Amino acid sequence: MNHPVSRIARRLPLALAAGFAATMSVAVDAAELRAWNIHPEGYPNTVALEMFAEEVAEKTDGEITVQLFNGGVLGSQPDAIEQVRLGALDVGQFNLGPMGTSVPATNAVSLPFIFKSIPQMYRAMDGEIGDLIGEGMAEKGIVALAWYDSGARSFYNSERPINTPADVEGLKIRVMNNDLFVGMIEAMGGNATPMAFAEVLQSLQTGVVDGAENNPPSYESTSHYEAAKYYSLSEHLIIPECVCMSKRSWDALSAEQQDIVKTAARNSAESQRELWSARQEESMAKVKAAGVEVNTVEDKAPFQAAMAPVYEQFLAANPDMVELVEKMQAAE
Ligand code: GTR
Repeated sequence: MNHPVSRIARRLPLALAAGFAATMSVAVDAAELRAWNIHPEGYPNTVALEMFAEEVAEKTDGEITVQLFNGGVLGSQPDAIEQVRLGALDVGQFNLGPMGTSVPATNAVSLPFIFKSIPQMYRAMDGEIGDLIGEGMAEKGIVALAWYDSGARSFYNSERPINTPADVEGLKIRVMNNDLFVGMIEAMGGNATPMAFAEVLQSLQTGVVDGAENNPPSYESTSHYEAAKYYSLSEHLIIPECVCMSKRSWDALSAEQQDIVKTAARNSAESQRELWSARQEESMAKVKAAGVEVNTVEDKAPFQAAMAPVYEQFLAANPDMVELVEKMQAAE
């Protein structure tokens, strides 16, 4: 019988294809990895993912291909994280912020002001701290292949510049899906609304929220700057992102294929970090030219002090994270 297993398998997520091949007792010799990405074409992360896809296809002689779905067309980030965990999606380029609900270890990087700078974040993520967080992710079904840069997140809103925590009081601020971020806004007297990324623009335009927070490239690429003209550089969150693979899909690869995929992801991360710095500058220039009022928060100490209850609550509820958080705080 001419049974085109590899052609059928090609159309399934790799994890399912592997299961299918196992029942048929035939090895999967070709697979297409479906990859979720929230960003549009031309965004640094998208360009870097294209490089990842190209390298994987080239080094496996087309055995493994990566099909990119950009712009979040496969669903919201919290949903996509679950799908990657289950193996319904093979790859996801995720921010670690919304991952905390299913992968507690990632919450360490979502604590406000936990990293002192972007270079410090790189060193931590490329070293022991990144390994520890990666282990926590693997336990929950996600393999962290490489870490992408996401800069620092700052507040923007349609009401006023933010210079002190008191300026946040009374503002309705959209946050990513994670109770930690709700606590962060409430600690300053604001009202937090967790919401999917795709819904933020309309919510800003209609006044459902007064503001949100993000890095310059996302503030710009989403056109949020057109609806919220005060951008206050508080840099309260430095949350890295990952090229993540479903553990199920990963386990279906041979050791050689795993090596190729991981190396390609790491190479793409190097490119992403370079593209990122260039885009940050371009985005800042673009929003300023469009009339956005940008202010630098000169004194971050009151914001950091306001976060004390967020840390206290988090550490009380997660005693197993105390050691990791202390390591991160002590990191150079
Ligand atoms: C971006 C990030 C996205 C998404 C988004 C958000 O900076 O790259 O993955 O998390 O922020 O605010 O939801």
